[in-house]
Amino acid sequence: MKSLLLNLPLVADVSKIATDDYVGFTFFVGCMAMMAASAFFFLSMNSFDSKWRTSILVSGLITFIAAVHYWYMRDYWASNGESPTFFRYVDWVLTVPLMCVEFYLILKAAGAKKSLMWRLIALSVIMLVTGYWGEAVSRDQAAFWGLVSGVAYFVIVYDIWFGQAKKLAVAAGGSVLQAHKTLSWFVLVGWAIYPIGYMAGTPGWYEGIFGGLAMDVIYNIGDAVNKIGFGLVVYAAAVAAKDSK
Ligand SMILES: *C/C=C(C)/C=C/C=C(C)/C=C/C1=C(C)CCCC1(C)C
Repeated sequence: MKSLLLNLPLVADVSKIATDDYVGFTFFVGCMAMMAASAFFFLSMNSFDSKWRTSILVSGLITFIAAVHYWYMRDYWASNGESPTFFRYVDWVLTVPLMCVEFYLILKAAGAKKSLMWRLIALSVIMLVTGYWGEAVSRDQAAFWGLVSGVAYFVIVYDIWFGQAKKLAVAAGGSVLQAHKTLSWFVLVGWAIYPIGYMAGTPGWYEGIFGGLAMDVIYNIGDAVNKIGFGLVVYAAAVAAKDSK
């Protein structure tokens, strides 16, 4: 329908999603879930004291940044039927460092130094830039770049599980230690979803093993689990800290 005066569509075209388009569906649902989670974190943050408020604000920023990217990715997929690799990695390169900030904020009271935060951020950027290189630029060398990215990932896992971050968490004890433990499991198990997506999406490589399960579906599940789950762990820690007062 056109408006008479402006000759513009009155209603913006809504992209179609076919019933068997699992990628399109998970982009759509992912977008909604990220929006809802952001509203939840932003609206609840003021009921906590300042030590936890920033952490919950960061949880909300992570899901909000993802919601905006999912909005674009959903549209990109619906219009082009292609993986929105660029938006995907821009999203990750903003949100994953914020998750590293989250680790730092939780451990700050236990004496965490900024250098710990910057180290984790640098490692996460190396992990993502090399992953992008293998996925978008140097497709023929996807296995090599995936490996480099995987090494950076393992260093992050090591730091969080056994390095300085772990020592600080043990020293802090209580709800901080509990939150650190759960977040460490997210990094070990939840983040491991992504290399699986990467392998499933690399032609002629492990593609077959995953039975044609689309890379984007795997990434979308990973994002929902990790971004919303991570935020809820921080939220639960803040609630536990309040209750124990
Ligand atoms: C919210 C987004 C998150 C938590 C994204 C995390 C992404 C990763 C942990 C990606 C890791 C990768 C590897 C370990 C190897 C293959 C390339 C990547 C980038 C998919």
